[in-house]
Amino acid sequence: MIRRYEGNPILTKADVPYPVETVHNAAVVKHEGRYVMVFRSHLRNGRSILGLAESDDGFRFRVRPKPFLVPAEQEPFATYEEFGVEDPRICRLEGAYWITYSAYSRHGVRVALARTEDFERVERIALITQADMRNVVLFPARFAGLYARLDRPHTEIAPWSIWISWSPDLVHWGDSQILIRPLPYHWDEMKVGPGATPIRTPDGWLNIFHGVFRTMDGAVYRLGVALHDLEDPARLIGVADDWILQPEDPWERTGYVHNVVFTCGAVAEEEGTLKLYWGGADTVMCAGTASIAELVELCRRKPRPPL
Ligand code: M1P
Repeated sequence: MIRRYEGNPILTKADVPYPVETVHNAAVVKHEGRYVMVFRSHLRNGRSILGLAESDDGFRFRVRPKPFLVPAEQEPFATYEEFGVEDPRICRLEGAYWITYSAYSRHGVRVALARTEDFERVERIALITQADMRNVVLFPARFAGLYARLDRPHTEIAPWSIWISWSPDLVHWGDSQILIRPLPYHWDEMKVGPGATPIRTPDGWLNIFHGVFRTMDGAVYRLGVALHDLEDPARLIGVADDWILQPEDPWERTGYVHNVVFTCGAVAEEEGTLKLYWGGADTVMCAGTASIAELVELCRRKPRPPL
């Protein structure tokens, strides 16, 4: 259902004017008519930083000369970002861009929240999870006064499932509830995790997530789609049974981690399409387009049990 851009991969380490080994798992938003991409890169010590690239058409990006966000030196963030910052998501909410990203350290993985208005200055706000959480995406709206997010515990004990949590201020979160669980003997039977910031459609919130299947040759990361109620995103309208994207191009099948397509962002366009962005094999960035109505229809027409 995703039409790959013929110029894929759209961004690689060769486009980055400072030494990095990968360019992947990027969030993309449209800011003042231009596309802004915040991407993850591995350094040669294996730890990650975030860079920034800009584009007029959403496909041809130019990388800024310096990284956008590197592990913090100030507490309380420094302790928890010691091993790197990864997998950003961006949500436009109440006049600002809110960036959630994974903060890695010897104490595990947490999610941090940062804020920018212009992508020139970025301010860290808070660590918004305890250890062993990843893949936090904010909804770009409030529900009965509360902010909502999708998140994913990162532990061998709980199944790697998608949950929803609520907050009065974007910093303190609770009232968590499980929404989508990996399904046995299904393309997502090992893990699911939130991907792109949910997209508002007339029929509900479109949630593009990743699912993982463990094979004898390692894990395969694919993308799927779910539809949440507009007024109450804890209510699922449908989780599509079929995946919408799997690793097929050579740069999705081979790289830093083989057989991975992993999204952290999509941009809805006025004509009813979306531009979807994904990391290929944890090494390069790729893009494609899809009809929003077709993705919504897939959630309705061919659902699988969420739990
Ligand atoms: O290597 C594939 C992905 O593995 C992890 O994703 P998740 O914990 O959601 O399964 C992350 O390390 C992610 O960055 C990476 O792309």
